[in-house]
Amino acid sequence: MNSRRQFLKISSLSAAGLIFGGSLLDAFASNLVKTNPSHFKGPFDFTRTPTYCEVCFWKCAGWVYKDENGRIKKIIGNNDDPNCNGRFCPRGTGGVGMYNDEDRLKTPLIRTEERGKQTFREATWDEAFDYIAKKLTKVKDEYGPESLALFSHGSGGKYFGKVLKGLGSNNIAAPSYAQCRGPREVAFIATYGQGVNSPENTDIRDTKCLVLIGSHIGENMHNGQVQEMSDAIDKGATIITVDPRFSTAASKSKFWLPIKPSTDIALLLTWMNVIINEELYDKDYVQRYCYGFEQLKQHVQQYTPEWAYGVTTLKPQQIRETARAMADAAPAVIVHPGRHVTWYGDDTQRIRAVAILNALLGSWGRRGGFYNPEKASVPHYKLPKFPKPNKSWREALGGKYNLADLALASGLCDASMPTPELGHQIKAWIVNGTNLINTLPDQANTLKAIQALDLIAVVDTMPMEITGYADVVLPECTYLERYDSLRVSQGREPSIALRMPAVEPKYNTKPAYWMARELAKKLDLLDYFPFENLEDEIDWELQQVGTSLEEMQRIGVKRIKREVDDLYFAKDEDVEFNTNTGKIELYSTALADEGFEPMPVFVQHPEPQEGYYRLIYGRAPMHTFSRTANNPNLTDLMDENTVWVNPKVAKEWGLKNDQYVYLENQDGIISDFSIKVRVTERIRFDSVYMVHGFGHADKRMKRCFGKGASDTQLITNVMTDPIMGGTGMRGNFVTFRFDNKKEA
Ligand SMILES: Nc1nc2c(c(=O)[nH]1)N[C@H]1C(S)=C(S)[C@@H](COP(=O)(O)OP(=O)(O)OC[C@H]3O[C@@H](n4cnc5c(=O)[nH]c(N)nc54)[C@H](O)[C@@H]3O)O[C@H]1N2
Ligand SMILES: Nc1nc2c(c(=O)[nH]1)N[C@H]1C(S)=C(S)[C@@H](COP(=O)(O)OP(=O)(O)OC[C@H]3O[C@@H](n4cnc5c(=O)[nH]c(N)nc54)[C@H](O)[C@@H]3O)O[C@H]1N2
Ligand code: SF4
Ligand SMILES: [Mo]
Repeated sequence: MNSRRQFLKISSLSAAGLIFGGSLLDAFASNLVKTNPSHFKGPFDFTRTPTYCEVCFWKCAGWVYKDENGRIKKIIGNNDDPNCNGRFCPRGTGGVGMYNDEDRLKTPLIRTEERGKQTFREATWDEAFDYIAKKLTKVKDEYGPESLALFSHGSGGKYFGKVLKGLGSNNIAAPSYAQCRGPREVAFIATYGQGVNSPENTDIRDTKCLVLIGSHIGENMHNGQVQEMSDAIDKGATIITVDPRFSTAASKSKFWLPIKPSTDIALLLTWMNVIINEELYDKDYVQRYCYGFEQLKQHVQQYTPEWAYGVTTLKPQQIRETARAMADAAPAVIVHPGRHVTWYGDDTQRIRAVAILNALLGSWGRRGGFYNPEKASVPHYKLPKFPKPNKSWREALGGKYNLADLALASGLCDASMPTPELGHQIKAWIVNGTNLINTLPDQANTLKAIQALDLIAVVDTMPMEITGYADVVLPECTYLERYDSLRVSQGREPSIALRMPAVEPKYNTKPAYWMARELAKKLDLLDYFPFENLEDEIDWELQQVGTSLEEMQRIGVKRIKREVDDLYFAKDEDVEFNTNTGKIELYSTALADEGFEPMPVFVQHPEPQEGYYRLIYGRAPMHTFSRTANNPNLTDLMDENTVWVNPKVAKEWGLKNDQYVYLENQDGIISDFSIKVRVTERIRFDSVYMVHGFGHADKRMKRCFGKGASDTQLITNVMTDPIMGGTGMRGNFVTFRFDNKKEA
């Protein structure tokens, strides 16, 4: 049996290629131990301030410790926080590198055009806001408020969102929807009438069987889930991992199913076939709660294990055996809904299949399956009503994707191209905390949209690629130097966490709240910012729920007791689901109404041509997308990505370990930078794999410039989900090149 420590350690070491320096290993190892801050003894007189981490969106709450000279010494988890249970992941601990990074943005910048050469000049904050306010007003007057858009990922989005809504636009999108978990939310809403949200309501802690379909927990370091998975492994849970790559999770699994990529729907339908035909499903549960069982039963008859073998390359016996293992554990079984699920364009349908399988096993609402999450609610100060937008973000989608419940970043980007059929075009972007150049697929498309804009203002901490295209760059201070709105998390026990500055902002940087409010002043929107300082607003909110800023500064996290014990369905409880039928919809009436398949159907996707390999990508435990790429603490742990190549393929191409190659995709796009080869049995022969977030092209980031290759650059074929507009990114194929010269 593997202990938690081993699990965490192995997950990190394997992806790093075993190249840790001693001191870094120490820093990392300290995370593996549950630290009790109140007993912490150090050489200095430490003082601590509460924060919640901004290195990824799990938002763990922690403590920032400083030495007697006021320098940040370390960041550790808050024991009372349900998202992290007192432990930070390596990235969270390394968060201090964001603050220390000498390549940070240091002062506002305004684009100047000098003799045809585009450059930036340093500007005062006032000049920068003036520039943006004038342009926003001009665009709004000329084209209407619906021509303004905000792209945001992270805390500052709330504040700039108020500016945008105050101007009369609700074109506000985050890449965490159409490029990440949108299809999952739509699929679960269609099935259960509610999404799985973040943190997910998966009861991994008590599960007896966890099925991971391309969800690589362990490299995907969402803290609480990793810890719960290790606990479940310690308690003997069966792990089934479906992944064309032998992931860290696969190495902890009883069953590894090295599926042929893009065929997951076939496997899911076949599992349903076995579970229904062998009568392994939860009959009482299905009868009581589900709608459309007979249709489903009939529908899956065609998907036999023998049929699936030809499609997925998985042996019929293995498909049967794993279906039985799930049923044995039911209802304490989780077929994990995944998170980054925008793969092949039929993603809502794939996740629908996941949702349906869970229903057959009776896991939703059951211990060890999916619990009923509770969200704390903190009242907000009442603001004047925002003007009603003349046209909403939906109209920017041209009548498509009715089932999307949030705006699509890719949709707003497309609507920034001249689009006569839409009747309006987005002309001005505010971009906060999202490196759209590397985040949206099809870079040429993103650049085309940007070139057509009248204004692009970018708020960031680093000189990321997106800032290079900005008219105005606003340098935000890091999360360690600012207040942000309270983190209000859902969970078994909901919780509230405070982030406050541990240190003064370095250089001429400012918090987003301050920026948005200064901009609001110039746009006559100050009514939407009644509090001069964010901490006053936070204090007001906390007072409403019986605490205060002062108390939260001392405790950092407050757990809220559940009012009723409804974590799981009670025995024989009647439950009304928020769907058209009030039942869990195995047959989706909402999808049928919109003209889509009411039950998932397997459709074959294109395959790589001779000499090409499917490009698949994922996470490394010590990095978060681009945002950590230049972080000195984390580049020490991993400073470039590698391309995983199966030995058979390596032999055909004469590739050796550590050799650098360029990659060229099906559309003739060659990677700007070369990438190191890692020859390994851990990847199928029909695919290659790399970690997302590398291959940076902005020279101002000295540590990460030109290190590794960018998967985004090679993702030119986008398979869009017709149901909700998610951008499937795994239909791209690459071949090897030994130089990056364009052929004449
Ligand atoms: N090719 C490819 N594309 C992908 C993915 C993939 O795996 N491959 N993953 C997709 C997924 S799952 C997601 S969720 C999205 C993520 O998309 P993004 O959130 O856009 O990802 P990052 O690259 O981390 O960009 C974050 C930006 O925020 C900046 N930043 C960091 N901290 C702060 C801060 O405190 N304030 C401000 N103002 N800025 C800050 C960083 O410098 C960086 O420019 O990408 C999606 N796109
Ligand atoms: N360390 C770290 N952790 C993170 C993040 C990070 O940047 N760094 N980002 C966070 C965010 S925002 C998200 S959305 C999640 C994303 O994390 P997840 O939702 O877990 O996963 P993905 O990145 O989509 O998936 C990558 C896995 O899918 C496999 N795969 C590729 N193609 C197929 C296929 O056709 N079928 C199957 N079954 N598997 C396939 C890959 O081999 C890889 O193991 O991670 C979160 N956690
Ligand atoms: S999982 Fe790691 S990076 Fe993400 S919020 Fe928690 S400590 Fe930070
Ligand atoms: Mo994501």
